[in-house]
Amino acid sequence: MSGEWYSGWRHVFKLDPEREISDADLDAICMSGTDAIIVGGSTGVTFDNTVDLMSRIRRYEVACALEVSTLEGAVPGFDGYFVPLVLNTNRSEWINGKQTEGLVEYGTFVPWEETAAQGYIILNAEATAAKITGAHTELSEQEVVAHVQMADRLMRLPIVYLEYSGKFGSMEYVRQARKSIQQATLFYGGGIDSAEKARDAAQYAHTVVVGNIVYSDLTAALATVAAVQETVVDSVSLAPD
Ligand code: 1GP
Repeated sequence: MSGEWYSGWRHVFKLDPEREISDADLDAICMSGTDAIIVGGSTGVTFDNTVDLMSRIRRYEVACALEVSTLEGAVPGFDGYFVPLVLNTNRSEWINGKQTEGLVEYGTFVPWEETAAQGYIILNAEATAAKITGAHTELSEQEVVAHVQMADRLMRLPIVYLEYSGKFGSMEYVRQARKSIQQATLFYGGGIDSAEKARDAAQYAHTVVVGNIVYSDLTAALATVAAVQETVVDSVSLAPD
């Protein structure tokens, strides 16, 4: 796993196959200058709605990856595949159960060079993903760092994903996460609905993921692209203590 296909991404839009998006809005998203589009959702993801969204995005040059959260939604033809492992749950099906079920079924077809595991740390109790997976979202700073270390150093996962889906999270947690990472790429996602919040997250995260706002305020969503691309990672505040 080289990591090259996603490691330079600074800004990503995440689109949900279950949600409607007009051709005009999709055109604006695909032409926005974002580094990539991730297709993924917590509920209602099917083969048909995933193929449909993929083929519409495929008319554009932008990189397009699938976050595989259900077996039904595993669709060939994407540039890359992310496989989420939820690290802050006790329910083992979300850590290795569903993933191995998927590999039993489709293991021989997996394009391994373009497939990467994401160590998810879900931190918003109200997020659908938190409810479905039974994530322990009330983590202290030390516990977040411990989860990051487990992902980055013990498990050597290529991606650590601080997920606040639906809520803008603690940038201090993102900063601490980035400080403690040695080899993984840090994704941050959740509640980014303005250029300012996008900039805040981009100071610390390698990759900033923007989702919901695409569907409620396209102009604000588009403004996050330049905001992230222009933000330099704050190396001073990431220096060792
Ligand atoms: C969701 O992390 C992404 O998986 C983005 O979150 O939808 O809140 O922007 P939002």
